[in-house]
Amino acid sequence: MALGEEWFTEPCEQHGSAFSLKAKKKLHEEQTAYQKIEIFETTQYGNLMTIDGFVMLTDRDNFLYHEMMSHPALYTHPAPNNVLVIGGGDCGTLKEVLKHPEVKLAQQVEIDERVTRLSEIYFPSLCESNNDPRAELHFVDGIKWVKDAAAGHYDVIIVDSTDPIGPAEGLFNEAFYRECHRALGEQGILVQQSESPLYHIKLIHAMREAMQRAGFAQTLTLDFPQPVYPSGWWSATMAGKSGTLTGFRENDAAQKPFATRYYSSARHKASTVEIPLLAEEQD
Ligand code: AG3
Repeated sequence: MALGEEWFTEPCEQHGSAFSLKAKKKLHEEQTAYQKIEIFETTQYGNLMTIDGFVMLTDRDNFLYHEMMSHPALYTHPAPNNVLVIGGGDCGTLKEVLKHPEVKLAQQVEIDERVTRLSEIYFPSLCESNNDPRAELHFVDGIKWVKDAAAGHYDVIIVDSTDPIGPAEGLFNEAFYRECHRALGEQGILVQQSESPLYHIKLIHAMREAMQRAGFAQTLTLDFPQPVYPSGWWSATMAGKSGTLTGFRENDAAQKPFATRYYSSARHKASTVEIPLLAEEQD
């Protein structure tokens, strides 16, 4: 290894694997009231943000995750006017949501304001829509926000959180899903990042069951590549109050008035095919 270059590594002890990026330098390190945030400049992936040692995003591949966390849910809802993003402090999901002309209000509720302030500095392209008049940024607890929301207020709720440990733990259970169900309109859709289909299939099953117990009529897990997360294979799980989740506004998606690098109507359709691992026997 060349002098002055070090590898950032996120080990995944449970699965005996690790993901590394070659870092030119550490640009920032800070312990906030909630977590430790670090920013690195890498050699080929642009800037990298980590929280408590876990990779959150890089310049190079965050489009995969952010596009798949937002567009499938927004094109599944018939008229996504009011959208809530819980977490997502880097503003990447918010930016994708605001690409939809149907969106009248997009609220981002992130518990740690420092994530957003650092993203403004180190990931400016993700924050370029933050001044959109339809965007609102709030820095409070997302669980409390949903509890306080009026019944039926939201069309889509997107949970863009860290892993289900630490501050995000309360976002992965039936009580929280019940509050989301209440805060969503009749055709409302909840979508949550749901970890790796290869490593966390039990968690995905548990999430889907909890969503159903909370009153959601249907669940559907979409998969997509995410090279910088454990196993490189990631997922988002949708829960719908009514209607089918495999059907979506296909024509609108095919004629979307904005650019994406991964999402397309055809890609969306392909990802609605159930992940085969979900059908395997659970021990
Ligand atoms: N959301 C984090 C997904 C979990 C990553 N897990 C890991 N590296 N072990 C990222 C926020 C992007 N808006």
